[in-house]
Amino acid sequence: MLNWLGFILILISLYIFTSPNLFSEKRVRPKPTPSAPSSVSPDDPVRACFVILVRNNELGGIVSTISQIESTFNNKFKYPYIFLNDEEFTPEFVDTTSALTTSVTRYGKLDQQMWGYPSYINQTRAAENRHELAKQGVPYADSESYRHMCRFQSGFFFRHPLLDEFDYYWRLEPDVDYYCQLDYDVFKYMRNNGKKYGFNIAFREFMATVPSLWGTIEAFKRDYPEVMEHLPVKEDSLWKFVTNDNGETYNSCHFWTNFEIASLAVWRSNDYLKLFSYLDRSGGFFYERWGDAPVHSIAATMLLRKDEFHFFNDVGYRHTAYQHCPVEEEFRSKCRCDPQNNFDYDPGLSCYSTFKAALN
Ligand SMILES: Nc1nc2c(ncn2[C@@H]2O[C@H](COP(=O)(O)OP(=O)(O)O)[C@@H](O)[C@H]2O)c(=O)[nH]1
Ligand SMILES: [Mg+2]
Repeated sequence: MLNWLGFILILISLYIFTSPNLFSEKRVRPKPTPSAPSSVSPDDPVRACFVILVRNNELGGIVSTISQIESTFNNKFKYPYIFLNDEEFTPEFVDTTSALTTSVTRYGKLDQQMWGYPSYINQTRAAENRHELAKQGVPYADSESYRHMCRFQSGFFFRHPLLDEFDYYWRLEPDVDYYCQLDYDVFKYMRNNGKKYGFNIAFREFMATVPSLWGTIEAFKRDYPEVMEHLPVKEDSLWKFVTNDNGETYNSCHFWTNFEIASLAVWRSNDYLKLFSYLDRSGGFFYERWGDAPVHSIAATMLLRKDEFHFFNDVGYRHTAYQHCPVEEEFRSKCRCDPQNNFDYDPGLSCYSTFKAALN
């Protein structure tokens, strides 16, 4: 009898000591999981890749880019290349690009959801607006495919199944130049230093392409207070990179996304997915011509702390007529660009100074 009583007492005390909520009305909120688990050591491999949206007819341009990426960086680090296209890649494209590297190369096609009109878009209105914008002489004003591209880069590339196994990416484009030898692993640098978004050129947007973007983001903030309440406060964010008047208007500054080294988790977060789907629903990718660059940049300033951005000064880079070439003496032996030709301080078009000021 005594033995039974003892056994029951032991059971009761076990229940009391292992049930944290027994005596408290409120459930204790679980602690957030830290973004970089402490079990990761600096030398552990990073799950990272190059991601390249490209057309079959840009083969020559992407051969040039990959050759430079291989010789300046990837022949040492062997990160895989993920090629994406709204059409099937031709055998010639696949054979030529895979022969440029000993790294893994994979090729994917986009589906209708990632590259196509959502059902709620009025395509007649979209076409009319394209013609109106074209009258203003804005680049790609009348291009339908450019709008699909910007929407894809804003909301879908990070959800493509070929990217599922990766945590970081470096976006590449055809016909760009990479000028400098990089002798360290940029992805390990990002992870080990808590960096989430790396850029190289900061530019001003044609405001005619994004007239309602800022207002739509403001509306999102009003409609989603539960998202806003856990984002970094203004003082910790890079807020001043995108507004000069305390949030009244967008100042047109954005990071060029044709070069991006970033964490995929930023875009896969529930916060960003809610924001993207809100923007997408408003129709601005089609009725206006919202670029993925202002969308990424404004979103990143909302979602990240300023210390999570990284300016890749050591990556000498050219896209179209604009280039970043590091000016410091130490880079002369590493880079084959002319530091006199450096876009950072172009008074009319560069937002690099705005970035520097926003950091303080
Ligand atoms: N597959 C595919 N890729 C595209 C299309 N339009 C643009 N791209 C790719 O998207 C990226 C950005 O396009 P680009 O024409 O360079 O635009 P820009 O950099 O804003 O002038 C490049 O990597 C292009 O190869 C398209 O219709 N199909
Ligand atoms: Mg381009």
